[in-house]
Amino acid sequence: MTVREMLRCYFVAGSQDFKGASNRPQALLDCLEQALKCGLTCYQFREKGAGALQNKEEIKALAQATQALCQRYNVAFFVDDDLELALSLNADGIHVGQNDMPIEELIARVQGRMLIGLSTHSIEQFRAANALQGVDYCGFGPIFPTQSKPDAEPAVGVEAIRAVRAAGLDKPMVAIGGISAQDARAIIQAGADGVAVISAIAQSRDVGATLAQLLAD
Ligand code: 3NM
Repeated sequence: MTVREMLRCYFVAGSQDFKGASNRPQALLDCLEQALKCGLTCYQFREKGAGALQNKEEIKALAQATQALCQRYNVAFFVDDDLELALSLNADGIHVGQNDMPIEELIARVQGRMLIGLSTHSIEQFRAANALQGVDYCGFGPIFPTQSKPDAEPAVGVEAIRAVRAAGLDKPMVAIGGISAQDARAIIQAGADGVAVISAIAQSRDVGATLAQLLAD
């Protein structure tokens, strides 16, 4: 599978994204397994923000359980912003934001051992990332306002995806932020390789139907 194919339907989540559940870690595992069964192409373990686990051992155990599910379905497993955890689990990849570990340092440490994803929030940031050979793909967003990340940048809109591609910037791109299942088609048509979501899957009452819509072309 190419990186572009891997990005097609990308679930980002940690236990904090299952606020209504009595057992949030288990709710994450149940939801992830449903999504994997229904054609998910990539998963990122992101235990972050209000309500996230704080204990390192608990975090590692949950990450490991999500990784084991991904392995069972032959789906790429990424870790958000925690190089030590990503290395200790031998993750398929690591994803970092603009304010996490400097990207050049990350590339120097892991290039060739795991895939590297970098969040970008403007055409200028995408252009800079596009020039970095060691970056395998860019996140781009938020496309729409999001409830899942309190410190998110302003929404860029679907047109910004078209503008990135019109500028000749062709790095693999996964769009993120406020994306619902029915938005996926327009986002892919605008030039993104895939869509990354938290709430569209984590809060779905019918994960199978949601995945079908996210994956429709
Ligand atoms: N990163 P939802 S937006 C984790 O813009 C994340 O880089 C973003 O959650 C970015 O699908 C975001 O529920 C939250 O809107 C996405």
